[in-house]
Amino acid sequence: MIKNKLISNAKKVDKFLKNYLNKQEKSLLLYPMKYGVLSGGKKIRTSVILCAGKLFGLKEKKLINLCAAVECIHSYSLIHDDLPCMDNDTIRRGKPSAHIKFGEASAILAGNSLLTLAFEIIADKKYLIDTKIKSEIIKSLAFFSGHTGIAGGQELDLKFENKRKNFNQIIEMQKKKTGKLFNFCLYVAGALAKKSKKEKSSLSQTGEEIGLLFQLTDDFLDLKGKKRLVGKSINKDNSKGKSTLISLIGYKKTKNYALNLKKKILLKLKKHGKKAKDLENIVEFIMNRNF
Ligand code: GRG
Repeated sequence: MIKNKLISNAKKVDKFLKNYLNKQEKSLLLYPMKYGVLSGGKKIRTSVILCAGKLFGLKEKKLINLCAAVECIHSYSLIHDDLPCMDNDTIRRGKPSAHIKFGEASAILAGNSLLTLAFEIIADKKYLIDTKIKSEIIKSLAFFSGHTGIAGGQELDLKFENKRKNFNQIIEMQKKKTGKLFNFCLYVAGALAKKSKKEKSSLSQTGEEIGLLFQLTDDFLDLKGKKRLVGKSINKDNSKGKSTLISLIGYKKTKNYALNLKKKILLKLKKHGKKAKDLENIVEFIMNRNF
């Protein structure tokens, strides 16, 4: 059931992105950009935003630009993550990585262009939301994407290779690398719903924990997943000497940590009652996913 929902949400954001990209001024980079953002992927961050919107009765029309922007940033991060100077991966979403298909320079530039497109999509004058909220959202998305967010987390991930890092250092790196974009997905619903600073900060925290859970299950899939299902190379963390919770405390203890984290997240969502049902289902999906 949840898989069908994910697929239908992915179709919605893909349709928006296809339309948006087709209306852009023509350029050589449009093709690798489309390849990066439209060629599959679960688009789980889109579903998280749409379900977070349900907590406050927000309409999809008010959320779809944000979903598209987040998917652009996520796809840029994957394109760059696959580069030889980063994680050096040749397969992504079951297809050749962008730099294999288009060359390194085009992949870097297409990634850069997706990052900037994200902000263009939110700033678009046709996206009718309160101007003050729009600038708050743009600022927070920039904060979560740059050196204080996913790019900073990626730097730590690379610097931590083949080093013995402690529990808190690993959690901090994973929360930045993967958690910050999920943080935004919940925070943004609170911002659009004009919630208090305290409520937005609580949403941020829950979002970041969902992101951490997502990263932990990504690490489980690297160890025990099937390449055919995950669509990318597996067993890489160990061979690259990545600092993960699994490398520090082992698979079983990490699984227990993830289970407790999931319980903690679900408990927090409880206060939203029935409105949180879809988001709770996503959290369960994240915990048990095989792709
Ligand atoms: C600034 C040069 C430069 C590079 C930045 C930001 C960055 C590179 C990398 C981000 C780090 C990263 C790739 C984290 C991993 C997050 C993760 C678990 C990705 C897989 O996400 P899924 O499973 O992918 O949602 P699909 O294919 O479903 O979209």
